[in-house]
Amino acid sequence: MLKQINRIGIFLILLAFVACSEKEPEASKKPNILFVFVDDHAFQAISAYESRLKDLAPTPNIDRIAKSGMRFNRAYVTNSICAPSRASVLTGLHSHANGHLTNNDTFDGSQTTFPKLLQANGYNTAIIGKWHLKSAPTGFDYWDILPGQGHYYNPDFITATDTTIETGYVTEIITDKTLNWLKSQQDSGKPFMLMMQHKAPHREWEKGPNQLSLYEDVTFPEPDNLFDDYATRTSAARDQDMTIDKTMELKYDLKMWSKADSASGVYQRTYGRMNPSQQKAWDAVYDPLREDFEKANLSGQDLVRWKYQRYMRDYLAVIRAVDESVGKVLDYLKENNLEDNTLVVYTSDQGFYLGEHGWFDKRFMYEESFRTPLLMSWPGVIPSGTTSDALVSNLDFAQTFLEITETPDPGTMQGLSLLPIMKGEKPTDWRKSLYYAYFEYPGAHSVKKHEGAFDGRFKIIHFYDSDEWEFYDLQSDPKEMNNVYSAPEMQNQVVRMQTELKRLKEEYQVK
Ligand code: SGN
Ligand code: CA
Repeated sequence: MLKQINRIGIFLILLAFVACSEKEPEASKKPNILFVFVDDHAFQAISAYESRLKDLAPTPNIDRIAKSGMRFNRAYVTNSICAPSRASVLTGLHSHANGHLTNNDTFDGSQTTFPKLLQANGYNTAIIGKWHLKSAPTGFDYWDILPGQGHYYNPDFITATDTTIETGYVTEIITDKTLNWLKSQQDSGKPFMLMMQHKAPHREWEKGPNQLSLYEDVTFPEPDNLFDDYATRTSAARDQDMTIDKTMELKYDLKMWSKADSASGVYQRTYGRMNPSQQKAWDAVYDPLREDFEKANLSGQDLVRWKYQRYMRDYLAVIRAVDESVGKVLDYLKENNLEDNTLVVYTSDQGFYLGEHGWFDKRFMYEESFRTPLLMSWPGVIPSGTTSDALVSNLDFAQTFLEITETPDPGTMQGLSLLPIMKGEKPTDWRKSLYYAYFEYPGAHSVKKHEGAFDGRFKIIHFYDSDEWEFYDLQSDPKEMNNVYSAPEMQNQVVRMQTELKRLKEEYQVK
C-alpha cells in the first residue's frame, strides 16, 4: 500500500514536471530583443536610406532589417554624444534627469534601467562590445565590454571576472562573442535581451583586415556644403574644432603615419597595436597611398578634397565589416528559428557628419548628428518594408522594451513606447516635438552648449552661454544653411518654437 502511494506520488511529481515543461514554450513566447548599437554610424552611410553614398557603398545586411521591417526616417537623440546617448537608452531619461551630461561623467548604475527591469522579469540579459559608461554594467547577466573607447586591432575586453587581449579585429571579435553568447542561450528556456554594441565606425576608422583594399578605386560624391562658410550662423558653427580642413589629422585620422612616428601616442594606439602580420597587410595598402600623397603635395581645397575621399574610403570600409557582422547574426537567428520571435533593432548612438558643413564628428543639433539611423524588424508585428515619419527618440527604447516584454512599468521614464508606430499605426496624440540638449563644452571639438526644439519642420537652437539663437525651416532649407532667426517673415514661427521649447523643458522638468 505504502509502495503504491509512493508510486502515485512519484507519478504526480512527474506529471507536474511534464506539465511545467509543456508550459515552457509558452513562457519563451515572450519576444527576444537583439539591440545592435553602433558608434557614429551616419544614416547617410546606410543604403536603406536615401543618400549620395548608397549606390557606391551599399549595406545589404543592415538593409535586410529595413526590408523585413521598418525604417524610421525621423529618429533623433537626446544629446548627440556617445556616453550620454547610451545613458538615455538604458534609463529612458533625458541627460539632465539621468545625470549623464557628457562623456566625462560616470554612469550611476544604481538607477532604474530597462535591462534591470527585464532581468527581474525573467529575461537573460547581456551586453557585448562598447559600453563607455565608466562604472561596471548593472542589470546584465553577462557582460564582455571594451574598456573606454576600445581599440580596433587586438582589443582589450573586460568581463565581471577577467581582462583579456583578443587577437583580431574588433568588429569580428564582437560578432563571434555575440554568436557564442546566443549559442549559450539555446537551452536556457528564457527569453533574451542582448545588446551587441560595436566600436565601429568610430574615429579613427581603421579598416579591418578583410576590407583593406575596399573602396580604394571609388571616388565618393562630395556633399554640396563641404566648403560651408557658416555665413548666416552664430559663432558656435564658426568656432567649432571639427572640420576636415583644420581638425582632421593626416597622420592619425588618415593614417599617413610612417615608422618615424612610432613614438607618438596615436601611432601607439593604432598601428602600434597590430602584430607583424597585420602590419604587413596594412602596409601593403597604405605605403603606396602615402607615397602618392607625398608626391602630390596638395594644399587648400585640393587637400580638403583628398582628405574627404580618404575619410570616406576608411569610414565606409569600416562599416562594411559591421554590415557583415549584422549578416552573420541575422543568419544565426534565421537558422535557429529565432527570427519570428526576436525584435531586431539597428541604431547608432548618434549621427555623424560625412563632410556636410565641412565637418566630421557630431554634437550639434543639426540633422546629420541629431538624427540617427533606426531600423527594426519583428515579423508578425512590424509589417515588412514599411517606413515611419513619426518623431521618435533614443529615449523611447526603454519604454518600448518594457511594453513588448510585459515588464511592469515603474512609470518614471520620459520616452514613449514605439509599439503602435512599429505596428504601422499613426496615433493622433503622438509627440509633436523633440527636446535636445548638449553640454560638453569646453571639450573635444569645441561645440558650445546648446538646447533646442524640433517639430519635424522647424528647428530652434539656443546657444545659451552667449545667448545666440538659430532657426531653420527644414522644408525650404533641409541642409540648414540659412539661419532665419531674425527674418521678419519667420517671427511668428520663431516665437511659437520658443514657446514650445519652454513647454518641453517644463514637461521634462529641466531646471
Ligand atoms: C574621442 C575622439 C573624438 C570624439 C570623442 C567622442 N577623439 O575623444 O573625435 O568626438 O572621442 O566620441 S580621438 O582622438 O580619441 O579619436 S564618442 O562617440 O565616444 O562620443
Ligand atoms: Ca558615438
